[in-house]
Amino acid sequence: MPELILHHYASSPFSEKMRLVLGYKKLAWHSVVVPAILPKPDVVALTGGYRRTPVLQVGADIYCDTALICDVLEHVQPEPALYPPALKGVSRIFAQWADSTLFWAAMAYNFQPKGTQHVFGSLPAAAAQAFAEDRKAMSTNLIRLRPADATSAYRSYLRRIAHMVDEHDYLFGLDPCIADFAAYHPLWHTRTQVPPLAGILDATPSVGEWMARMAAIGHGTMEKFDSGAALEVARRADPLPPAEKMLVDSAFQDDHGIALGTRVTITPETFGTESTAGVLLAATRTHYTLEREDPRTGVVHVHFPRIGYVLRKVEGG
Ligand SMILES: N[C@@H](CCC(=O)N[C@@H](CS)C(=O)NCC(=O)O)C(=O)O
Repeated sequence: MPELILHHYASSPFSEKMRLVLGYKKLAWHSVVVPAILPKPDVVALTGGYRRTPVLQVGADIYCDTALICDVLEHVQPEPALYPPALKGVSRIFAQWADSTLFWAAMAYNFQPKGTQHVFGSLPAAAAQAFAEDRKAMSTNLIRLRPADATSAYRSYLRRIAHMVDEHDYLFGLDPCIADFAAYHPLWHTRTQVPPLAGILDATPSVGEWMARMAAIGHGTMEKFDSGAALEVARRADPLPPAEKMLVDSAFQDDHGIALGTRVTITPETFGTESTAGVLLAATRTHYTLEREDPRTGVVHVHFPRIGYVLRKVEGG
């Protein structure tokens, strides 16, 4: 089994999604706790610019975005499946909705003034201000719902989820699939990080019962790890050769007219649009791989999903 290093922090919803998937697959992993706001020098040494959380490191291979990390973990440990064959299409589409529309409605609800007061009330004013400024700067291309509109949308989404878990223990049947992990983490954030606002969950008791089943999955076997040691792991390792990459596909799919070997950047479409630059090594139907070099890590391969990311050629590169 490869050594899995998750770079994450406790209060991050997308990190909780990954911690639970690691638990569902009964995996052992190393935990590197990263800062919630910039600067993140050790994260950026690995990713080359990407600053969102979490990131999965396997030696000198760095996997960005939970959609791609879930694919990697499915490959590493196929059972129990995140994408059962009969639900392959619908579960991914549902998960994408949950990771975007549901997530942002929940966040706009959670970070209304009462939630912000709870999260930051006990911190020095400067820390709260630094967080607010960091998130404002990250919010490129993002339309934030106003709290009242977010509340209406969130209530509706919770009722819809309730209709699903009224029928069976998990969203699409007797077992969890990727849809459950994606829908759970924004609600987990409401319940655990902003308890004064968690009353919104009371109107749908079956959602609360489903959340308890999800929480019971646990986080697998976690061992604390140091970010400096993680950089050293990357520096000592060579990126895996193409045939051993923990990704399902390798065939080149050229949608941009950009040849492999070209110097490119990859940029998230919204929220945290710091780019990673490197040489395009793979552009498959599902993901991109860039090769880059950093004095602290040596040569690393950084992987991104296609969906949600912008690929550009570096002019003159
Ligand atoms: N699509 C990304 C979204 C990740 C994301 O937005 N993560 C939040 C934390 S839950 C984040 O990066 N916040 C800012 C930060 O941690 O720097 C994924 O699935 O990994």
